[in-house]
Amino acid sequence: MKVRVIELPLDFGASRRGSDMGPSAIRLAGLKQALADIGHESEESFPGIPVPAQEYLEEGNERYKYLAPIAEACGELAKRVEKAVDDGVFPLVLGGDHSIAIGSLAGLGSAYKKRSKIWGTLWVDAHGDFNTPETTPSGNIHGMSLAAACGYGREELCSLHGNFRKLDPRNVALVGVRDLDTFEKDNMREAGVTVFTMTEVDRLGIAEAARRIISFFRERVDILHVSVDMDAMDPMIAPGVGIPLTGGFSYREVLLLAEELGTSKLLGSAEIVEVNPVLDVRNQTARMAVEIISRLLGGTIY
Ligand code: DIR
Ligand code: MN
Ligand code: MN
Ligand code: MN
Repeated sequence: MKVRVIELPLDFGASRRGSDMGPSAIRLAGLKQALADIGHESEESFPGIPVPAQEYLEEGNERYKYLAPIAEACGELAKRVEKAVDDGVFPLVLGGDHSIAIGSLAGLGSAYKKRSKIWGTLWVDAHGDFNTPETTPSGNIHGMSLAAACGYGREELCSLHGNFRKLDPRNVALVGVRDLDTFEKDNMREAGVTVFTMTEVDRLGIAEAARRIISFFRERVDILHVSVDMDAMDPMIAPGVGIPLTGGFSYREVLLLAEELGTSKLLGSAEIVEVNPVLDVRNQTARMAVEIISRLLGGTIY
């Protein structure tokens, strides 16, 4: 299978700067070779998507900071993700902060709508990213991206790349979750997304949680997208993220989940975000990202 790597080095959807260097760090950690090792040719989406430097931008409204430049970059990402599906290659999106998912999900929503395919998303994250401008405690759009794809939030984001709801929240599951804002929870309940909290993972064990996640999607969708926020991992194994939060996935847990997804034959696309080299230790988090990508794309130990 051919993998097309689509990078969006944008970091102003979050408050901690530096995730714009994520794609470069992931390449340096050996992404191309890791894909080749498991039999996948890869290509880059060239030229890169232009992103202005945050220092030269206006923050704009404090309830949805940098909305206009985020929408613009995400619009271009949506086109490229849709084109990758049209070209029959596997879209692998590298962020950037998690606001870029608005573009990925819009592109996938459009691509699958015209094929009448039912698709879902697994959101691997410590957070819900289900705030709206009304509920956000920060004004940071990376905390609103999943909501926007499901049709909740600013028009500019919900209607990006086509005026329709990109993703049906009933076909969304989140895993790794351990920090939700009070009103964000109400949004999630209203939308009807399915949540596997970290507590649930503790109760079930990761093997059973992964089985349940995969059957959830098998029963509902033709094709699955996975969006991985590196802060789902424990800071012990992924310190280079904007908001390190204790109690995340261990090294073995995240690789088991990724491997089960990779061998499920459900995955049609993937996205890795929030690798922040400024906060990282010797590129450890980017190397972790490469290991996860390799498993998601079918890599196994033996
Ligand atoms: C918080 C932090 N829920 C917010 N969110 C995220 O600002 O909306 N951190 N997504 O990665
Ligand atoms: Mn996130
Ligand atoms: Mn985030
Ligand atoms: Mn997060």
